[in-house]
Amino acid sequence: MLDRKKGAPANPERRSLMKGAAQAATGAALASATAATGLVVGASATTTAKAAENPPAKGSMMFMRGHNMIGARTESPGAPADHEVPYREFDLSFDLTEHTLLPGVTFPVFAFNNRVPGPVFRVQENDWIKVNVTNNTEEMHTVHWHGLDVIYTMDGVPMVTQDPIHPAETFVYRFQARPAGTRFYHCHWSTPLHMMSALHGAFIIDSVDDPVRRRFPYERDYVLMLEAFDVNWTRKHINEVLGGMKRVNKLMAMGRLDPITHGFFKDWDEMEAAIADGWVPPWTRGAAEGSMPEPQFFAINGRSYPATEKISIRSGEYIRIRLINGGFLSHHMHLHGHNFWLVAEDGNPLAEPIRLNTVSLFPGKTADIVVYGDNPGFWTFHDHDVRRVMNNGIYPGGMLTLLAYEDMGDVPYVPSIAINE
Ligand SMILES: [Cu+2]
Repeated sequence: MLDRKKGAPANPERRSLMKGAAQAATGAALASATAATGLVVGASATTTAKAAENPPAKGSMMFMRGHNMIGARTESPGAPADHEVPYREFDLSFDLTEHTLLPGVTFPVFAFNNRVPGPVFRVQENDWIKVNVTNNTEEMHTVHWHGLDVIYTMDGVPMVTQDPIHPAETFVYRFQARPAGTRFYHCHWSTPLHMMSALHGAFIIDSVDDPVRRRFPYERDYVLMLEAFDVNWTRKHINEVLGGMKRVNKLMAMGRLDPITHGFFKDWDEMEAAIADGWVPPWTRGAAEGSMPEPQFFAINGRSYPATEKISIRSGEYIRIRLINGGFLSHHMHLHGHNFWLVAEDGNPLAEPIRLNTVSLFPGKTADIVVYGDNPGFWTFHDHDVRRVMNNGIYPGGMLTLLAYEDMGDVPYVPSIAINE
């Protein structure tokens, strides 16, 4: 994307970024993109007086320059301006809320728009998307658009493509929705805690000419976000983080935050120099609070069985189910009574669908399956790693739901609920 040969007099990097954006825009001219957006890295973040006194250099760690970002609206360069493309605009927020997986299992989570999982985006391929992301918590966050081919300034990786979004700051993500398929978004700051806590949601990009729909004419389409929660670890760490952030936010507002103490370095050399100087990296400290989450609860769309929502189907109907693994475990979803078609992986349609009854999803993976309603009944659909079909070690529970026919008439057996076998 960085085309240095063509160059630009003032700012080659900015210019080539703009070029990438303009190529992506259907019909947006390079010249107007450059002129109209006209951003310098960090310029739009300088809404506070203190920031203006310390104009940020290009690159990361602007947030360490002794200013807070309260009320700031941050635009990053690289994407077309409002008048250049017809944006579809969305608002998203980071919130601290309490979530109930099951009766009696409520725990604090960071969540998008106070929901678990976050809202489902449903857009058309090549739509221009603008998401105003506001941080309503005292902790930092970012949003990564997983599987979308966005401009790099919109990729949401802290310290790699942007500074983290601060308390009370709004960061504006702008990108074109492509390629079509089942994709998702999640927080990329302190990912094991934030993404796993509940900062994840589906991003579905429809296409006018979808090969899956052509071959399997379906009407109904379900999104199943597969989740794993260590509720104790999450509760403990959110409390610790929020305690620590109170101190950090105060120091930052006073311009007294020492980046090195907090483990932020401009580059590798600065980190090596600090270590040579006696700074002790956290992973070598005997007293480090490092610990691994070990989920006891597993869920589909924020609910553990028997609280999971059923999937409805009728005889003679095709349904599409979009599975998204938003956690760090692998899940192996098995459907009873049917062999389905695996039609897409990582959002991308397979050239030839594969007939399966169990589909594996590594961390970060999505899989789309199509089920044909040809075997009326009530059928379980669950992770075949049965340790994940448990609630805090008690079977059955967790990552299990039912495929339920709606046109069964007088059923010979009505499903009931067992919660401790
Ligand atoms: Cu976060």
